[in-house]
Amino acid sequence: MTQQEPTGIIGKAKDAAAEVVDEISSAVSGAAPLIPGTPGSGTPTVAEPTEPHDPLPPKPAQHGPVPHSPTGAPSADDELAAAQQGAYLTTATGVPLRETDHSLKAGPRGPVLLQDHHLREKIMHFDHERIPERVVHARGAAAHGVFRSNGAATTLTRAAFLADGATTPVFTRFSTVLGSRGSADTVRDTRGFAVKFYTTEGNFDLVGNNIPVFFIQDAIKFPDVIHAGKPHPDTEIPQAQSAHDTFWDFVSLHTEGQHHAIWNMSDRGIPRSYRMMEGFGVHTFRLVNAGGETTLVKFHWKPRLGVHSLTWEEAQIAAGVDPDFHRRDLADAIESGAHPEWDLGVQVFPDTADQMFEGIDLLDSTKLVPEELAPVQVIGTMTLNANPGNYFAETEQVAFHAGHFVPGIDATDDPLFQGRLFSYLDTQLSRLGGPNFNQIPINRPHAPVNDMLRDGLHQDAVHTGIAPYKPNSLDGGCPFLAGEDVSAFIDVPQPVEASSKVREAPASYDDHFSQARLFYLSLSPVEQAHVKQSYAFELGKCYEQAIKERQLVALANIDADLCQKVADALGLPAPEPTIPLGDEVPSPALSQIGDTWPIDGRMIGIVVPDGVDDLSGVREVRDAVFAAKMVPLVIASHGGVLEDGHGDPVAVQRTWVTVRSIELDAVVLAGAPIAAPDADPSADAKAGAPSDGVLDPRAALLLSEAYRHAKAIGGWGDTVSALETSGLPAAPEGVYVGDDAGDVIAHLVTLLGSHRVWERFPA
Ligand code: HDE
Repeated sequence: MTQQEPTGIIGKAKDAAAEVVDEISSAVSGAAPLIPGTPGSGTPTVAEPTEPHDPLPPKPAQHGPVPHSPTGAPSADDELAAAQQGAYLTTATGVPLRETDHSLKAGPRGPVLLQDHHLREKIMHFDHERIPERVVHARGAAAHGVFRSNGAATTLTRAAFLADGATTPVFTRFSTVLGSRGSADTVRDTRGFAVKFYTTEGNFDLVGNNIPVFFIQDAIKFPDVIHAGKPHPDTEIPQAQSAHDTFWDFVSLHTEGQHHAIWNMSDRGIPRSYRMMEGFGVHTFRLVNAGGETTLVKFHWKPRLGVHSLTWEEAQIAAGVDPDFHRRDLADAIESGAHPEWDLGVQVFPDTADQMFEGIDLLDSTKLVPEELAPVQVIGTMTLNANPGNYFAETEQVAFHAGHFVPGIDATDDPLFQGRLFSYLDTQLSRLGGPNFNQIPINRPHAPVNDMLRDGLHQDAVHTGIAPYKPNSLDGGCPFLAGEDVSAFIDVPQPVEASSKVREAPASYDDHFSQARLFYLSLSPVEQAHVKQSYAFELGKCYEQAIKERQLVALANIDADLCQKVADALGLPAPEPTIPLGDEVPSPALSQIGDTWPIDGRMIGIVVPDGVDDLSGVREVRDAVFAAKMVPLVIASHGGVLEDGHGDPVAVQRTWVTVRSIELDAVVLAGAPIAAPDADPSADAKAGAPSDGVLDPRAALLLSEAYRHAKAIGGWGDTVSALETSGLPAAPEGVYVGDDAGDVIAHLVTLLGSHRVWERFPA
């Protein structure tokens, strides 16, 4: 192609791209739902495409940052204005290129010429593709969405986005804390839950976690606790986990960390999905209403799907089999239309001089307030409805800051929070290369920006005027300070204790164990058993006896039975507590089982044996799964499609080589699959011993794992023999075999509502 041709061809290409979009949109909105996970918005051809056309658009479930100028003006640009343009490959300055596979050389065998500006530019840019990953929360996944306020907070705060009926775009990033960017999703860790609200009064960032308390009471210890949790500095082992000596050394010496640690050791440390996590602002915030009255609050995100976790074995298998388990779950759920939702709520406390509530210090971030004492009042709902169009531009470059407040929300004196107010600005300087990170598209406010900040690396704004100082007369006095008529940010004139400068904590920070005990006593027996197993695993991975012994003393201060069981597992004597154990009143709200929840986006494996001559039951189950807003994955001995000559071909999503139980929430069998030709350890190691031909050993593995992990199992036809051969007990709990596919799926839907078949865990 020559440079003279583009106009006509690009015109044609635009039509072609539009056709692709139309095709996909109708596929998504039409009758046949899609299995999520399609890599791009077009269907590739086997032959390399050669007809030039414009870049394909994003997938229907994706969008990028809503276009705004660097100074917050709504942009007339379409979202794709920031994406690639035109049909032809160009340099970074838009010069079309004919070649990109060969360096410019003196003859075909070289040498390469210094003159090759395209080579130099291409390699230079590639060499700089990475930016420093976040020092904590490096591994994350994000989504766009909307927050709808129900107005319940209008008496508490004048924040415009919490006015009745206000809707606000949001970008939410979930993360693990300890692991590097490439680490596995399902490690035992705290999860970040950070929400950027693009409000009409500027950005508000609620940068929280999935655990309501924190490890430390004062920000000055943050480098220490993170150094202890990160891999050992000599070997950089272990990655993304707390099961090692330095971590337990720290929390057994800084016992204020025990409360957070026991949450990590509970099922909360291994969520089933980001969609099924609670979120907490952790600190106490101060709200200010239109009349200037203040209230103290703690923020809570309540997932509509309930709080649900993996089992430890599932989490470990997933870390190897699918390290992207959580980010895939989030992206797939959104792509398949199961948009996750959370209610935002507040616990409300009077803003008293002592900032205490029922004896709990509201400025101590290692303490929670039981919901039974201060119920969570719902003030709005967040729906995540679109995936990012580009991971780096959005999820990696989003910059949260605990100090991004809007009028009506202010900080408290919590020393942990006060340190965060410094940290989040500092970190962006090294991560995003300068002070203008708020001008990166995903960070741009959706409100006018009229600051006097100037210049700096990566300045995208083209400021006008000559007097970026106040007061001035040369720019006509602009910008002006906001008067009474404009809702400006007002720092609450909170009185401070007149005292001396000290490096010490108040006496109310001394209690390190009562709430760890409260949490443990609030759990169901199954959840308590998991906590014991987690400590046994984590401390069992420590090398030093002294650290295990020291941590056992901390456990003795939480609960005698917990301490005894962990001590038994470690082969150590259980120590006596060093403090009297309190009579804590359990808080049922802290347990995550015992209710039923919606099942949107859950994954259902449908096993289809070779030679099934009537696939109508399979089609019925698949359609019922789609109709229940879940995702069916058909599992067979080979890829491609299954046909019975009666209806539409059934596409296969997994084979015995690619499937593993951990990606499924329930398994349905259309009979007992006999061993496939590759059911041999030389072809697929997880086949175990060579098969006797009766049941494919990978099916037996699938069923035994699904059973062990308390998942719903169902089937028809010859399913009973498959269950027997897999070693499942007779009349097992949560297993339903019927004659009719419809009946089977109805039973499974009911079982899935409780998340797991809890009866299978010995109490
Ligand atoms: Fe953070 N934290 N943090 N943190 N934090 C960061 O900021 C820090 C704390 C939290 O998805 C960093 O941009 C200090 C509590 C989340 O991008 C850094 C202290 C809570 C995220 C930082 C804390 C959090 C971060 C690293 C002790 C829950 C990820 C990269 C005072 C309420 C946000 C970055 C995202 C990220 C510092 C404590 C949550 C280094 C000094 C408590 C969810 O600035």
